[in-house]
Amino acid sequence: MIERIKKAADKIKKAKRITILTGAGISKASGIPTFRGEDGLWGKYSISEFATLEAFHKDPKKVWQWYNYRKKLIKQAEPNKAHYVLVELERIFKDGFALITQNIDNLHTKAGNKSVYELHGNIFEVKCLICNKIYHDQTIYKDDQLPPKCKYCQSIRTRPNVVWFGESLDVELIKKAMALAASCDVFISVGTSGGVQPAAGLPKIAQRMGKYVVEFNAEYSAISMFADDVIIGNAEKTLPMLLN
Ligand code: BV8
Ligand code: ZN
Repeated sequence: MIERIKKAADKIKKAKRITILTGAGISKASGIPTFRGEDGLWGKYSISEFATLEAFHKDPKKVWQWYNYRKKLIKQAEPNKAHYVLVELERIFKDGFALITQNIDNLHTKAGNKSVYELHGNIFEVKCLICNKIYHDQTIYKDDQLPPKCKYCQSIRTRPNVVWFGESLDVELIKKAMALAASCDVFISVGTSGGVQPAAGLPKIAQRMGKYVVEFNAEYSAISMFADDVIIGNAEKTLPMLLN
């Protein structure tokens, strides 16, 4: 594995632009459960009950309670060594750096990354369905305060500003992410099973455009077939070796 990390480090040293895609695996060491695999969220909670617009319309309070529980977990979480490697890479590459995340846990921003494209939204943002305002809200609510009142129009028709299954991602955002995958020199995938589209299509674009693609993941994934090199291990251990 060491030689593969050395090769990846060499490719990064020679690169002018790097694009990174992260998934839940990068935050596992921060105590945030992933979605698939043992003790994954989708093993305990069903997507159709908690992570679709239909589920929300059926029982907004129940969906809000689930996000409020996850918000509590995430608010206590600190970035780990893998997050900080991406902060260092942004310091080195400056505007040649782009970080695309599927995560809604805000940990890349908390670690200090500036250029973060949050494909699936952010658990600390609330969107009001009446006045359409989106705002930051770190509050952990009591059950009887859910759904939270919009801070602008007091409506309780508010939702977490995340992308649910069956909902389209922001078109400009996914177009930008695809362009970043196609225009980089090196594409790095960290901690994603590649199970969710259209995010999981990004490494394929990079590979099709002849970019060097390297994957850091705890196990082989649906991304691995698009990677020139796959580095199996925990990212909080393997990513820091890139900077040695
Ligand atoms: C859409 C936010 C269409 C909410 C999430 C083909 C094309 C387009 C769409 C589809 C398609 N096929 C199917 C679809 C529909 C669907 C989809 O992909 N379904 C899957 C299940 C088959 N896609 C959608 O619905 C998307 N919408 O395309 O709409 C459309 C178009 C126009 C108009 C209308 C509609 C929307 C998808 C977004 C869903 N929202 N999250 C929330 O978080 O509550 S997705 C959710 O999964 C998270 O965002 C998560 O990030 C994402 C992917 O999961 P991963 O991050 O990869 O996490 P996972 O647990 O799976 O894997 C973790 C990995 O880390 C593992 O491999 C593990 O081994 C590794 N690991 C663990 N520890 C470590 C580690 N690695 C390194 N170090 C460690 N320590
Ligand atoms: Zn409002």
